[in-house]
Amino acid sequence: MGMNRNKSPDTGGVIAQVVLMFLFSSTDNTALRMAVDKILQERLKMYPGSARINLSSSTLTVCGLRYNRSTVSPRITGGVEIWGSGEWPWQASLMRNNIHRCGATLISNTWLVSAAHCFKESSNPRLWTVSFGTYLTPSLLVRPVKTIIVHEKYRYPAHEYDIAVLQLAKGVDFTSAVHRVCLPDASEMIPYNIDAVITGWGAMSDDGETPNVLQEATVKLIDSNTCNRKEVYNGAITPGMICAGYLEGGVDSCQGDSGGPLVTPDTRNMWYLVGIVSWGDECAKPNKPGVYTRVTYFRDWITKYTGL
Ligand code: 4AZ
Repeated sequence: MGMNRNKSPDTGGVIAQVVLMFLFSSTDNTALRMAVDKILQERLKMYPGSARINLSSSTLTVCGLRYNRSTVSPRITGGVEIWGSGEWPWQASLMRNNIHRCGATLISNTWLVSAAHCFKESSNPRLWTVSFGTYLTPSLLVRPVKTIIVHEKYRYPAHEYDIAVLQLAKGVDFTSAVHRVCLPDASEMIPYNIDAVITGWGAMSDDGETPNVLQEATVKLIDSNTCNRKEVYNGAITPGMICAGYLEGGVDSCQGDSGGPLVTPDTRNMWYLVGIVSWGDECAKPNKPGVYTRVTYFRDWITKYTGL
């Protein structure tokens, strides 16, 4: 169980919002939720005042938490990573004819966001499946796709409006290894120079090999004025894009990471989707950071098609 307290001063005393997280292996969330609610209500009766439980914000469906965060890197220590451990539980692989093509990010138990350019060859949902888990093979969970909605203004090979949402034919049950990321509000100002994390099964270098195990890298958010400098992208960065990486090069997303997440943690360590891997001039070159679809810019578009 994890706890996250958020206290704020109130004229009559203190408002304490306490988030309780319960992790169960059972899949019967409703029964568990009712049992937890009953016990908490009983206990709260012992306290005077106006303590109430708001179950609608039940943490069983909370976004952006990494329950299975390992403190060791299996690749560095030679340790063993547990199968499907779900370090980045919102990361999905988009497969066409069972071959990994792109990344995608889980934003509800049925909806994912990805990049429009992933579907430039085909947006026929019958050809696509979504897989979850740290490894491409064996995957933890695979779902057919019911609907693919590509931004109506996306026109290959232009990079603008590089966003798509897709709905699974059957929703997933959230577990510690598979659940949704948080989406920022449209009005959120994203600071630059802060650390963000990119994850994916994309190429390890330009034209390089595709790994079977999910990779992660820390990058810095780069402000658009810098990214639009002549020697960088020379004005190609529009308000719907955000750059991330290092001007000195070396760390970047690459082919096959497209559609996948660029995330940042908030002060409570809940992770928000800030960007979607979109484009760049090759990978990890100096002055050519990765360019991501800016999620806040498309937040209302996401709501329009998903209701989220
Ligand atoms: C691609 O081709 C691609 N370095 C994705 C990301 C980046 C470059 C290319 C960013 O899908």
